[in-house]
Amino acid sequence: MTSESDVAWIITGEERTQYDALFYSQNPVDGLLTGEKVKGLFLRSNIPAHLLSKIWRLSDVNHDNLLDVGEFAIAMHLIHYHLRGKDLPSSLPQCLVPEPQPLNNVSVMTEKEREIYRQVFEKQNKDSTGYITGRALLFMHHI
Ligand SMILES: [Ca+2]
Repeated sequence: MTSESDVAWIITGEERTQYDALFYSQNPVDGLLTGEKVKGLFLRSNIPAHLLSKIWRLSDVNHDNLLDVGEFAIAMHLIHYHLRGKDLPSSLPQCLVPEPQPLNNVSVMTEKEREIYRQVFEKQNKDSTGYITGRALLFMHHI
C-alpha cells in the first residue's frame, strides 16, 4: 500500500466527530454496539448485505463481534467510501487500523473525581444525621 492511497483513507476530525455522534446516538452498551443495533443504520445505506458484512468484518478490528467507537468510525468510513462508487479494500488500510489504546487505570482517581466523591460523602453525611449509612456506602461503591 503506497502512502498516496493511504491518504484517501484518512478520517478527518470533522468526519470522526460525525461518526462519534452517530455512534453514541445508537445507545452503545459499555461503549460497544452489537450487530443488531447497527444493522438498521447500515441497511439504510442501501449497500447489499454481503458488502455490509464485509464492512463489518473489516471494521471489527479485534473480532469480538462488537463495534467500539473507533471501529464504528471505520465502518461508517468504509460505507461512505463505497457510496462514492469505490470498491471496498480486501483488508483494512494500515492508516485505519486503530492505535492500541492504553487501558484506563480505573483505580486512579483524578482530583475532580475525588472532589465529587467528597461531595457525595458530605451530602450523605448531612442527610443521614451524622453518619454514613450502608446504603450510601453501597452507592459510593458503584460510582
Ligand atoms: Ca470489535
